[in-house]
Amino acid sequence: MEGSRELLRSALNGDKRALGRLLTILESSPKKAGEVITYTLDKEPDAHVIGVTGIPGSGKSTLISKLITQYKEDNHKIAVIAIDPTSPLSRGALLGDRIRMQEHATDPSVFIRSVPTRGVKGGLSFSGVAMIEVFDYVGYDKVIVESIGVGQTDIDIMNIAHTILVVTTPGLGDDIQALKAGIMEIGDIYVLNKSDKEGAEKTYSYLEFALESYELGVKRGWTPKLIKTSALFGWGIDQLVDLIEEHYKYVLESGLYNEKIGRRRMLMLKLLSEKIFMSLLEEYFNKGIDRDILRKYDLYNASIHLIREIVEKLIKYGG
Ligand SMILES: Nc1nc2c(ncn2[C@@H]2O[C@H](COP(=O)(O)OP(=O)(O)OP(=O)(O)O)[C@@H](O)[C@H]2O)c(=O)[nH]1
Ligand SMILES: [Mg+2]
Repeated sequence: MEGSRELLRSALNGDKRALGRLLTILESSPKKAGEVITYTLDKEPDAHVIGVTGIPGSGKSTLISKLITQYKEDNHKIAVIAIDPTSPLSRGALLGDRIRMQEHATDPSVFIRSVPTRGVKGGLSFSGVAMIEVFDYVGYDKVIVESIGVGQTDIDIMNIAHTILVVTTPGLGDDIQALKAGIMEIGDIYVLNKSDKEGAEKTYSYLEFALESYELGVKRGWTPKLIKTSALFGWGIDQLVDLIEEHYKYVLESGLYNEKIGRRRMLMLKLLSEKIFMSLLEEYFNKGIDRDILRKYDLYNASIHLIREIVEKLIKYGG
């Protein structure tokens, strides 16, 4: 079997199968994943990570497909990570994502991958974050992450994506809910998609008002923008790309770019150490050690005891 360094080299030369295998390594083996990432850390990151979030069915995948078309024309290499919330309800949606972006799947400059969150509460799992690192290393300069807008997932994306798109649709009710869910605070660009539908003007005014009156998400030097699109009819896509690029310019000039890279790497370290820790913990539980120590200690001290044992084991045998 090829080592991770060879796989990285092949992927750098445009070998999509090698890239696919690297991503599988990130998902399946913490130890090998650590090795892959160590190699990638040699290179200064230079990819633009774009987070696309918003209520289910708002047209995120359709919109991303249009963005891909546009970015391809401008000679970018685009990678898409679609986060699967692992609920039975979303299975259809995942299939939908594949179909909607399928037209680009065989393009040499486009790579699309779905990532199950697999029980990681809400947020991006380790493999998702590590994939961004690998895509960046092998030369994908636009990395788009699609996630449904719920809780923790958005917080993780906000911490590592350079530009965040929040996608909404006409219909006042939904938008009030989006506001409540905190989604309205994280966007750099708010996209009112499906503006071909009835009620678009009303929702646009409402969103405009909400953004102005609450000064939602105003960050140093950037005022969140609002744009109407129809991914279905291709309306507003050029303007959206312009806005994304305007924001990216701001990210680079303000020093936010490097801050986000720092956070991305911190998050990777945190998620991988959690993963390793949890697998050792499970090993202990499978041996029935939980019953043994709970007989000896109270719950708090039993936990301390368990942590100490795991740390000692890690020190003794290494990773
Ligand atoms: N009328 C209209 N329909 C759209 C538009 N964009 C997407 N749709 C439709 O909305 C449905 C959902 O689109 P998706 O792109 O799968 O939405 P999504 O946000 O990725 O959905 P999830 O991944 O399930 O959260 C599909 O039937 C699309 O054809 C639009 O601009 N106008
Ligand atoms: Mg989708």
